[in-house]
Amino acid sequence: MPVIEKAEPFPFSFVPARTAIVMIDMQRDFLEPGGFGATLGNDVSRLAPAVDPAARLLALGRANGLVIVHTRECHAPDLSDCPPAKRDRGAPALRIGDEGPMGRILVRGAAGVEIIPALAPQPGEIVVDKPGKGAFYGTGLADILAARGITALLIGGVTTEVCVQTTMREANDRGYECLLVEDATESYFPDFKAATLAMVRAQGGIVGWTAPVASIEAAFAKADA
Ligand code: TIU
Repeated sequence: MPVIEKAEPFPFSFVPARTAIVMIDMQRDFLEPGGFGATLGNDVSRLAPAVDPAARLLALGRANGLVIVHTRECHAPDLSDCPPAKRDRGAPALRIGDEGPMGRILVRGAAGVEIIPALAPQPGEIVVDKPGKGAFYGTGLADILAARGITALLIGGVTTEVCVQTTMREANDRGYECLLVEDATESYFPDFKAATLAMVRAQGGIVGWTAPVASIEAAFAKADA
């Protein structure tokens, strides 16, 4: 059984056949100019450092036969699954559903909703469209994981303190062992990323574990040796 020795707050053991990678919202709308993240006033270039580690995590999952789930934050074209409280919040340059340079902001079918090409889902991988920040709310994710006997999640994606942390907390409450992959996640706010990593692993791993992707690669290499 692979053991991620460098995981914090203590080593993380997992059974590959019962472990899924959950890659959260690595969409053009968050990582590229002109999308939802930019309309909120964020510097979207801050998310770029997570792309290569996320690609390494996906490659590891593919090489070892892990279940791979990609999520996308997006809404139906009629916005029936977008509460006004979400659409009307604040004063963004463009609101959810408005026409932007990559099509309608966070609306299914728009170019901006697609996962960035470097992390594109491969055949057989699962893509879950989610209307909220957490990947369990209003989706079939719990049933998808249960049907595959999944008990542990390796989580990456963006942004660390919004959709990633919300998903990790939802998963933790549902009984999954969750590890947040430190360099495969990013935030528009470095302090918020650091705080999230610290708070999930505090108190003996109150929400779960954290570890860099290299330590997961090392765990597989050692298990194979
Ligand atoms: N704004 C922000 O940091 N994130 C989101 O709105 N969604 C996700 O985190 N995917």
